[in-house]
Amino acid sequence: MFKSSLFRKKTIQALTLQSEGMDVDESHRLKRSLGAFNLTSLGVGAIIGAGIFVMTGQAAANYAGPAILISFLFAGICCAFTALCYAELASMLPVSGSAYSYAYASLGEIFAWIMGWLLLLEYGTSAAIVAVGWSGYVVSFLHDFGINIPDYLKTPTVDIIDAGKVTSHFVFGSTFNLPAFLVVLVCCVLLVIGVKESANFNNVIVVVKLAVILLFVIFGFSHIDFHNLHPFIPANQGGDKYGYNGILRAAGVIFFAYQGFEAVSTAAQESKNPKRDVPIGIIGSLVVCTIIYFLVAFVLVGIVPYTTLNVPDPIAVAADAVGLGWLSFVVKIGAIAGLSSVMLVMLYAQTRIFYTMSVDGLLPAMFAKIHTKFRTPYINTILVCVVIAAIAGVTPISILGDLVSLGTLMAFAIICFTVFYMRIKQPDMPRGFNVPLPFITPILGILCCSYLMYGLSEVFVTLKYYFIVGMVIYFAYGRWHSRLADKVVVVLP
Ligand code: ALA
Repeated sequence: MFKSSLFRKKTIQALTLQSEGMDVDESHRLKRSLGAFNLTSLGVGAIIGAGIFVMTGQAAANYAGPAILISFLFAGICCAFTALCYAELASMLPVSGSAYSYAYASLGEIFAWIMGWLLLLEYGTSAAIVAVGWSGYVVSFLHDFGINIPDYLKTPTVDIIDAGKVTSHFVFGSTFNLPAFLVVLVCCVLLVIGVKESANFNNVIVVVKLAVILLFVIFGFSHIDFHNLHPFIPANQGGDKYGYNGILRAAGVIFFAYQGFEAVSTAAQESKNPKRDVPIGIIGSLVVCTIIYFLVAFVLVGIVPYTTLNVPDPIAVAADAVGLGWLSFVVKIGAIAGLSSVMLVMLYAQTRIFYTMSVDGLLPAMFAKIHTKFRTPYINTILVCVVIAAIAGVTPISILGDLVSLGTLMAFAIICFTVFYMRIKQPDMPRGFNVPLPFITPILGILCCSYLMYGLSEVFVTLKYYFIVGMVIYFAYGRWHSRLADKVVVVLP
């Protein structure tokens, strides 16, 4: 009985009620205001951020060289398999909570909890990382105007990495990253005010960052020197420094750049026509971003030697290096805007996952409490944002980056497995979107994710401790308060 209660599942009927907001009273119901355009924009807003603006240059300089293009391609293919799987699940189960809800309906409660716990890394922790990247660009931008933020009010945005080793000396508590802390609190206010207002704000920012990136590609293109692309795969210098090992390691690092397309699925309950629009949003945003990334990476390693890109603002530095000072300035503005929208979407997604987990009883009820005027989960939003702001205040990017990528890859592999499993268990269930080659695509997704995880294997130990903390919380709280708990006889182990 104990074992069966771990795998208790939500019924499709319950999920459908939940997707219509019928399982909660008016005061807990979310507002449906998002269409296909807003959802695609939400995805692009979540995807293009610190990955391309901060990590690409460092991954090229430290790991892959010009072959960063292969890393982008590999990570992009891996995400494409997963995006197709997400789209199928989102079209079957259009509820808030994304991968967490899919796991609950298919694999059972314990997997749902694990997924929710991994998503906390993917969204919440990512938001902190992006806030730190944002702060770095803001500090650099202000510096251009002669305004210097004192050292004790900023954290190193990106640690200095040499030969794959972090060489900067960062001590927790020695500095407080005030800009990163404050920007998360501003996002908090926007999210509490309401999703519609936030979505409009997001659309404007997405346009700004796309325009800036296109300017970089167009003006940078004529400065490409093909000597910079040779050797395309630099010889391995030991460990992950260049060669094929370096390409794999870089793919794991820049995988962070692709994260975000799945955030679209967390908005299903606030979208007008989720079965149609959520798959469009997921696949559309990934396609747009993959094309953009490839172009940006090509121009970046084409206009300057890759060895010069180990800096916090590689795109701005590269533009400067070829005499495009004005473009460098514009890139900083685009990065600041772009990273803002990523933070907003990541925080939004995190609060909606907690909302759903709370409605299910796996988290305390206050996480599902909706504001009477704004109709948003305000207590949840405030709590999440304050914690994330604090993490952003004291943590540099490199400490959490690999952990986030590893946790996300694990979540992606579970998603692919879920599609495969559902095709066997529920072959006739209506699907608004069908994954092509339904028994091959998910397997390819699992294999790709596993291979990228292998490239990040040194972070497994940290993930193990994170996982243990999650299990303790589930067995101490969630398991006993689950809304499904009264439907089974729970026997103490
Ligand atoms: N893809 C997002 C970024 O690059 C998380 O910032």
